[in-house]
Amino acid sequence: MNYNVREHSYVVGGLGVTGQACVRYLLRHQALVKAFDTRSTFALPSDLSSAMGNSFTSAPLTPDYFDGVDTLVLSPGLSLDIEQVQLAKQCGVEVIGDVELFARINGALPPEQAKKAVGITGSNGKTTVTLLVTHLLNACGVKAIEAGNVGRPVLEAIDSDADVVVMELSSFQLETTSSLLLEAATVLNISDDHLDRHGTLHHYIDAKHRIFKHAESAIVWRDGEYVTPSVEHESARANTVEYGLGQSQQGFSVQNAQGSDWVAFNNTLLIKVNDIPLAGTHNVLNVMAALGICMQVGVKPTDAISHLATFKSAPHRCVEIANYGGVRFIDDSKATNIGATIAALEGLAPHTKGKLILIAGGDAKGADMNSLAPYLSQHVACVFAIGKDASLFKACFPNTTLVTSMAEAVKGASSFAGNGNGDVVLLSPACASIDMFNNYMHRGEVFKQAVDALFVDEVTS
Ligand code: UMA
Ligand code: ADP
Repeated sequence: MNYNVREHSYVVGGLGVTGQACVRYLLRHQALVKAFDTRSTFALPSDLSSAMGNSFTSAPLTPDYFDGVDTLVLSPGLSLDIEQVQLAKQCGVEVIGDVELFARINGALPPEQAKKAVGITGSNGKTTVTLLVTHLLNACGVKAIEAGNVGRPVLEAIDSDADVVVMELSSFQLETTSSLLLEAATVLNISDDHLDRHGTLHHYIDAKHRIFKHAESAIVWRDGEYVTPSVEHESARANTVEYGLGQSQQGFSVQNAQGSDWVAFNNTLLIKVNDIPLAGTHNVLNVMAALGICMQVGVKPTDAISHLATFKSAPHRCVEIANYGGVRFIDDSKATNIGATIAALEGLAPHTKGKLILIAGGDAKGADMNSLAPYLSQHVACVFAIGKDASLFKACFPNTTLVTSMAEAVKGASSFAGNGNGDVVLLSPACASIDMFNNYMHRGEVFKQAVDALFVDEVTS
């Protein structure tokens, strides 16, 4: 494909980390670029402020703003429905995202310089699988770098010395992507998420499935709903590697041998399930998906598996942060949707000797909380609910106490817990954090501070 950024005139819409990376890349490659941000209080970082001068605006766009422009590179946090995008479209401007820009630039590079890419999407497990694939590839001698929704904008990966870019792709990034070539792609799982932006589950699924459009192969969870490429995605469908927790002679499966459950590939035993260093059944699936992706860039499961033990999982994902008077406090702040909270409840309940007490709530993003109700009834003694949509928990699970802060939730949950009888206080909110916190990391830190504060008060009183 022929694509030269110097032959185009760009507007970058939104200057979060993605927009900034796009502007920096385009300026470095002498492209024509101007940018806007919809936040009137937004201030440019100093390097961009001097480089861009008055080609940046946070004021409303004038009707002639897009004159002479052919491409709008829109940030993932901005909806395609905003008036600035409507104006661009009326002016005949093509609207793409940074991942599509990556695809075009990378596709035009000589083969020896172009990166290989693999793509990971799904409602939950994207970051875990992305980091795991990157770790396993590097450990096996394939230079790989993680990028995309995981935090590093994809254009920052293009100039790296990596051979493979392991992309975590959100539905927001995929809805503006159309020509991305991938050696392997996976939709890990689908549960209600981001419905406030996509409107319906089907629109959300359609965005996710764009990952298969130009994928050479698909890594598919055998028992998952909405995770298989459709007939229109021929290559991905024809080259599918399946995985799942049941027995199967093909692909990845769990097999009982020598008195233990093993992860196996085509009948070759790889690792005992109990030796996987990541808690919860969902992580067995994540490991299989990661091994499947590595295989598509030439790394055998039998080689990759020996490096699983050295993988460090990311924080705020089902991590025990304190054990206070026999009560375990677990931070799963990254559970920003119902699917993740269900995985945490199902993964932890079998290992909880006492009561499981849940702290949840925040911004439900339009999800139907009733689908969580059976899991709450089955596994949870009580819920302390915070945030904008706290009342949704009360409506579907009567043993819910509404509280106004994380400190109050932690205090209530700790008082409810017994001493020394193996109770668990789990922060797994099933909601986004932005109504009360800067992000999920901040929410997890505030949880830890509240637990520590209680512990210190107890010790010193
Ligand atoms: N915003 C405006 N006006 C603007 C620009 C941004 O109001 O002009 C707001 C957005 O509505 C949003 C916030 O600012 O609330 C950030 O938006 P952004 O598009 O500037 O985001 P970036 O800083 O570029 O970060 C994005 C991803 N964020 C989103 O998609 C919201 C990051 O994923 C990602 O790590 C980064 O690109 C690099 O690829 C974060 C995320 O929350 C972790 N993703 C969602 C999720 O995982 O559920 C999809
Ligand atoms: P994502 O990047 O998709 O948000 P993460 O790996 O950051 O995924 O995990 C987010 C949340 O989802 C955490 O609470 C984690 O425990 C849970 N989780 C991880 N993998 C899965 C999975 N395969 N199925 C369901 N939940 C999962």
